[in-house]
Amino acid sequence: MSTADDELTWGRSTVDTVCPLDCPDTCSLEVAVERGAIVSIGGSRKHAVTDGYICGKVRRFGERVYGDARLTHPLVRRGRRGDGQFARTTWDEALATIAGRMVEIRGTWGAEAVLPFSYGGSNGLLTQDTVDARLFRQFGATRLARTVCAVPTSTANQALYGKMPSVTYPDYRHARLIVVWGANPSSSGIHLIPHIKAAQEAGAALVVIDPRRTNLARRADLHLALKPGTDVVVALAVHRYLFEHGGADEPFLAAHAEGADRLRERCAEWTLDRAAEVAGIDPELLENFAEMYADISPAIIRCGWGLERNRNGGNAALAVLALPAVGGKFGVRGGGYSMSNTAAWNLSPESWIARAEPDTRVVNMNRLGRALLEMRDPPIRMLFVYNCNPVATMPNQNRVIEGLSREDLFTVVFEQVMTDTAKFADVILPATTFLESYDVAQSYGSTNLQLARPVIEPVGAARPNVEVFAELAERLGLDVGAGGASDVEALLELTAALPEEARGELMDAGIAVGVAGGAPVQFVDVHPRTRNHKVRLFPEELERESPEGIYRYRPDPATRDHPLALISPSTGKTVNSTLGELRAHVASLQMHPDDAEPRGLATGDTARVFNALGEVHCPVELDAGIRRGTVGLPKGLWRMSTLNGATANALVSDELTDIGGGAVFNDARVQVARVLTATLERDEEAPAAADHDRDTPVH
Ligand SMILES: Nc1nc2c(c(=O)[nH]1)N[C@H]1C(S)=C(S)[C@@H](COP(=O)(O)OP(=O)(O)OC[C@H]3O[C@@H](n4cnc5c(=O)[nH]c(N)nc54)[C@H](O)[C@@H]3O)O[C@H]1N2
Ligand SMILES: Nc1nc2c(c(=O)[nH]1)N[C@H]1C(S)=C(S)[C@@H](COP(=O)(O)OP(=O)(O)OC[C@H]3O[C@@H](n4cnc5c(=O)[nH]c(N)nc54)[C@H](O)[C@@H]3O)O[C@H]1N2
Ligand code: SF4
Ligand SMILES: [Mo]
Repeated sequence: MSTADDELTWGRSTVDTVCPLDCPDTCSLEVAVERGAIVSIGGSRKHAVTDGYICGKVRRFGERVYGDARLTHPLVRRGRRGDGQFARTTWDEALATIAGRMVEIRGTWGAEAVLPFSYGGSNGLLTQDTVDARLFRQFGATRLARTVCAVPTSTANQALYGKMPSVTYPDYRHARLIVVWGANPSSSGIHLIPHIKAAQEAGAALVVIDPRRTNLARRADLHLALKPGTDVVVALAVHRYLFEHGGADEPFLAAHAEGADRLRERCAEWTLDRAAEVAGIDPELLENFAEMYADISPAIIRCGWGLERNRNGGNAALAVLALPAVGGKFGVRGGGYSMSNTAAWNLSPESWIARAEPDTRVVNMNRLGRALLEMRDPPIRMLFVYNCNPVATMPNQNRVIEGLSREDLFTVVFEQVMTDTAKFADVILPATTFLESYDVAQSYGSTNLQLARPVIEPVGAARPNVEVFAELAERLGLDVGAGGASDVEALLELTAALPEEARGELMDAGIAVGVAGGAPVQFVDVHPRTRNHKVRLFPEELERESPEGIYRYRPDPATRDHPLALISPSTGKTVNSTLGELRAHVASLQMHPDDAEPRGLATGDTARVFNALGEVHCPVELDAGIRRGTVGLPKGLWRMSTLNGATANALVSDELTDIGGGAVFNDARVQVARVLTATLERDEEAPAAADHDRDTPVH
């Protein structure tokens, strides 16, 4: 792999690149490099949305690149599984060992005894579904359903609209009504905030639908602090209101939609009063919202991912995303909806994987623990983890850990840092970061593609995914083509599969902005990509998949023993669990004072948060900004960030969402009790309350 030339490596220079991390903003970056080392990371103006500033997480990314947790050499296990005792080895030996075990396992148990386990990693297009997919497909490994995120929302978006590209940040300024539904851009996509503020300054109304009073909720005209998991009934009540009070755009529905009558039937039972009761909100506020949505245009709904992570998540996404069609909100700038824009370029990894998918069994990644502990014929004998930190991020943490602790499981972890998962590995392989190799970042908040360039040489012996999978494939005698020779080869192969104009812009300017100058107006510049280009308001295939049928509500699973709903939203400290190594301080449980009082809890007290699956010990932080009956723990914590080494996922079951087999991270039910302990070490500069909400952008 080559990086910049000598001058660039040794003088002080600024390199243009992109942040490909799993964040909708996909910032264009300027990275200052001196004597071959990163000096600073900041935002550039190449991508208009970035506007010269980035989040605090990536400004600190150099601390990860050069930090103590960084993996610089291949390692083999020395101590007991999970102890984190390793000895250094060479790439040659590490890959020979892995290839040897794969062949042996295939011989004894069959190739399906190998389970590759990956999610987005740095989220670039090169680091997954390229050479890795070619290798594991040809080997005949068990396949993985990558369901941990966005499957319910994207299934709904696909069914209704064929994933039509959606509204991008700059067009929020044109809205008169903005509905932020189950999203918290103050931490999860900070570049949307200035556009919302500008719209508000120009007179737009803001509605936030979230069990917590987020920063945006504080600025909102209306905040519906609903119970987690009740979005579907709130949205259905608004549909009913639209149909009953002349707010439904009948000519639009007649011309551009099908299934409106079926949706109308299904929402009929959801009067405002009934929905408000189920959602635990004031019926008058719900009525206000329905009136606003009926009356104000252009109206935009920012649909987030917080609402999909519960038993009703797929139906919630369907009901919410159907609103702009029923309300007739399309066809104007600043109207419609925003959901993931990953489909904007219509790229299919299949075109560059170019190897048929075998018909092997499929494991739903949300059930990793079950797969490791219960799967037979054959059992999983090798787990190959890359681009993912399942101990921190997958449901039912205790089962995942139990599975990884199996003596007869051989685990490979290909990682940048010594994660909680890497500690369970038999062999660890060191990976480059996005600052050390080429990649292509595809934005899901905007429509652009950007080129990630190596800014520094790989740290230690770290190597990019494509090279490592290609070398492993060679040892296994599998043909993965030329694309694995280096990240440059892989880049050329991938870009060759891109539409011609994208390839040109990407290679010349480092950015291809995408459809309609990156600001598509729905039903003007872009249209549903369904079979007949109509909105499918009653997708029959989902009606069959969803247990009670679509647009139905599955009731609250709270019990007397576990009455509180636990949610675990993103924070400004980590991206998923990435960068979690830099937040050693103990995280806290966010709890309403009215829930804390009867339990004898005050801020700073240690609590035991528990249910039948596990328990988490951590301090509590009283906060009237979370609704009564709901408690919150940060998403993406590492085990060291609580007092007992368990995180929110120890309390999250591996039950699946109604549609798409998604995870139910925001649907745990728990009890909380006071624990008497010694004083805790707290992070001085980062008060716990700030954990739960806001990032710190620099302008
Ligand atoms: N800083 C940072 N940025 C990130 C990430 C990160 O971890 N950190 N993760 C990235 C990824 S992978 C994703 S998928 C996105 C996610 O980004 P978002 O869509 O913003 O998702 P979350 O932060 O999980 O939750 C958003 C909000 O949903 C609320 N919520 C929880 N349950 C419910 C519910 O049942 N109904 C409703 N209406 N609201 C609910 C939470 O209180 C929270 O405020 O962010 C991306 N950006
Ligand atoms: N409790 C709770 N848990 C959640 C969620 C929640 O809301 N609540 N949200 C879920 C969501 S939205 C998501 S998307 C998942 C994400 O879960 P994960 O996919 O586990 O995401 P990360 O924690 O970011 O882990 C990615 C890992 O890949 C590594 N990596 C990055 N780039 C590369 C590379 O080029 N090569 C290799 N080999 N490794 C690389 C990083 O170092 C990092 O450790 O988490 C889910 N977990
Ligand atoms: S805001 Fe998002 S895209 Fe921008 S630098 Fe931070 S993590 Fe990366
Ligand atoms: Mo995600």
